[in-house]
Amino acid sequence: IKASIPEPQRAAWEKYAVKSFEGQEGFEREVVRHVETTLARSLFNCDEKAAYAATSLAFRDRLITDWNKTQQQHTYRDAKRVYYLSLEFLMGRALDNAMLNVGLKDTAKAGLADLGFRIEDIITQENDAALGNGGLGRLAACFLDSLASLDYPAWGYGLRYRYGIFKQEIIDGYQVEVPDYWLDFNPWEFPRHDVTVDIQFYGNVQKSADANGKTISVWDGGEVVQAVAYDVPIPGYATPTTNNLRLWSSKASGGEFDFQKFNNGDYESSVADQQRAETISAVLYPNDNLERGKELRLKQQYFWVAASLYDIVRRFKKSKRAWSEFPEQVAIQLNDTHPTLAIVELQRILIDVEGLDWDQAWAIVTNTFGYTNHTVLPEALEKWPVSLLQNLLPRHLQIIFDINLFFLQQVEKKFPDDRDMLRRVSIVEESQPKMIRMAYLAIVGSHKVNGVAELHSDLIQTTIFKDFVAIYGPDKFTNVTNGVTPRRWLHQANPRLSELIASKCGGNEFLTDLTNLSKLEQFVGDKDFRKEWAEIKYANKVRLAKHIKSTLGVTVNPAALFDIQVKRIHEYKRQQMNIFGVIHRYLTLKKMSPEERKKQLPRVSIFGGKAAPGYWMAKQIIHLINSVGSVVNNDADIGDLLKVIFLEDYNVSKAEIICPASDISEHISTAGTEASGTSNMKFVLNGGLIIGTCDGANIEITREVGENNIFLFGNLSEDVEDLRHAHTYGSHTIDSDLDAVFKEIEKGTFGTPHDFGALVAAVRQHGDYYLVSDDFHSYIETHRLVDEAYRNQDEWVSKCITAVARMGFFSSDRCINEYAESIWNVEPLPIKE
Ligand code: GPQ
Repeated sequence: IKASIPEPQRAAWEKYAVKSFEGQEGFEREVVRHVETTLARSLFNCDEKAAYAATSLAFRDRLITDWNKTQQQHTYRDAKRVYYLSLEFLMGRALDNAMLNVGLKDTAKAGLADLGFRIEDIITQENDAALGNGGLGRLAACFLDSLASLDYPAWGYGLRYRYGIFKQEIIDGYQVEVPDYWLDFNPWEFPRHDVTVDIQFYGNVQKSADANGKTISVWDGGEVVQAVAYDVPIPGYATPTTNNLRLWSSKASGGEFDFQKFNNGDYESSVADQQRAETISAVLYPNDNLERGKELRLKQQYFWVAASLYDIVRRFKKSKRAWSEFPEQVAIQLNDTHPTLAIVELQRILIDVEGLDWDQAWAIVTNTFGYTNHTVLPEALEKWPVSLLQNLLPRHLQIIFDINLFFLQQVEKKFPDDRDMLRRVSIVEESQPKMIRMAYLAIVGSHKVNGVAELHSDLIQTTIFKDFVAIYGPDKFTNVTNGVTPRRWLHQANPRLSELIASKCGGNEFLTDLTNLSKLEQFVGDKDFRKEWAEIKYANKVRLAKHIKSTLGVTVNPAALFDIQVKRIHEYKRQQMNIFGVIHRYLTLKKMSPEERKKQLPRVSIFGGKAAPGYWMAKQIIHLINSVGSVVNNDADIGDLLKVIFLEDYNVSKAEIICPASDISEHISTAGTEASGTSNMKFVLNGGLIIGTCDGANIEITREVGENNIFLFGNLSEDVEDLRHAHTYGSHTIDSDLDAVFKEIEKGTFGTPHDFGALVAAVRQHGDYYLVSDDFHSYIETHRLVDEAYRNQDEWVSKCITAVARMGFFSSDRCINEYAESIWNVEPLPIKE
């Protein structure tokens, strides 16, 4: 690396090389320097925002040093890299994470105190980087943390949205969306105005001949938009490895054409071009588990994929290796089907630009890509109209047709005379209008396809991708159960529990090897330990109670059982069943005599989550929760026995306060619909138990923690189809407790009954697709068991400790190691000092 600096200058560069600050004194000096110079403020008007800015800049400088070293060594040592392509990275805040990962949080705390600030007040100044919707985006963020912490050479590629997921306000019980302009001050990104890629859209394809007379396709005309790279350093925990997240931003490519317009006095149209180009990366689509087929979304996908591939190919070409070595140097993982066009784009680059034959190129492509599926819900499976692709990406559509042709020929050989098979698996759906099935394209263009929990991976192989298992054999399909990073979701979110665990498990090793948690199990019988454990849970509940008081003005009793369901609002996740259950509890309490009531266990039912702006039913659910809350919370008969809370604007930084504060959390999707879930893991890791269905990763959590330490209920996924069929074609009887809930809603107890008519009708009249009625009785019964178990606090705390001790499997480190071994074939590359 040093050899890249010419001999005469090398000594000077080495002499003046930047040294990272050390110790509290060094940190304070850097903070003051940034306040006085970078921020041009005096110490007399340094408010918390400025202190946050200066602290971040001090840590950023530190990260850059490690980041440069990491990137130089990765380039020099020329190892295989992983590229994680994701339209969403739900990163949350960076400062706290950076301080913990470089091991200097205590130093910063002392330094800030010396300068007159409390570290908590500084950390909370930061806007969340909320470039994602929910689990899929957060998974990508946990993966980046693990990749860096495990020293894998890896890059993330995404879009730099100007607006992340909207901020949610609740006004009169309804969700209102407010734009999230998060970039007013973002010290964590580095604009690389020198790293740009021109991206082409529209235009035409011409056949012509190359110098050797070979026919080639030339895609020209149309419009060009420029992609500009913004880099975000991703520090690993307790390692110098600092990987890169590259986010692309769109702008008009200021070619001659624009200048001409400008000079001709056509100023307005030149500005309009500018704005149209910038629109591409302007806003994150706010849908979770739903695809709506908008042209701008397709433009986002191609823009991001084409820029990323250009970058990846450019980097590969610097090594001067043969093309056949590409898959030995490059592994690209597709986070759902959103980046599937990358398969087509790489094939296009190899055949149209680099002049490889089809077969040689296709072997490279398929050995490079892996595809992760995150849902079986039909409404979430991406399909693009052929006409849209024809217009926007004419050359890509031709290549897709060719991929499909060769694929179907292969299928025909294996299944002669099975025309129905060809129709079923064709990448081109022969519908009106014709559609491209992106999941099928992703399967055909990848060497491995994985689901995200065992049940989900089984389901994709036996239902939506069954034919592909018959065609390719079972080895192409695999499972990698999701995980979460214990750094953010235990150490950062729950510092006291983390410290207690460290004191029992021989230090912080559990943060890099989570299976060390198993050492906790020997302390389950230790009374003092249980007491300390319970005190920490109580303190975390107090912290959440304070948040509830300050944001909603409602007082909740931290000694009550905290029952939490926070996640995107979706019918399949069944927040409606939860609120129906709360109403049932309310009615039961109302019927009791005051003496009887005194014997009941107080409960706080806490909800949180965003509804997609266009998802009307989800918005009805939010409205019902809030309406029930305003009745129950003001009912003098009930007092502390039941409170219903809807937390506004659930996001990553709020999850860090919420997850440590649950006694029980709800993961109650209709069996077979939740691919994995990841908050289930976060809640158990923080010493809360779960009430859940046999769905997603709940099943593996049960296997690990033991059936006695989880509350499972409800129908199994193998029975869902028959139950649905019975609703439509047989007689559908509604559970009597649920019926009483509906009657209460219809009486107007929670406001105009008409407002909630659709929620009731979905169960009573419209087939109850999500099986709320079928599962309601066992749901209520299981909640009764939860109450009963909670009364015996000694046993409850023992269950919680046992569960945490057995959660080692659910680290995203384990998950990333599985991807590295079974899909990417990459090795860690620790940075040398
Ligand atoms: N997931 Cl398809 C999302 O968050 N958004 C999506 O659009 C799709 C999936 C989730 C899925 O619902 C969860 O069960 C998973 O745990 C999560 O992806 C990560 O795999």
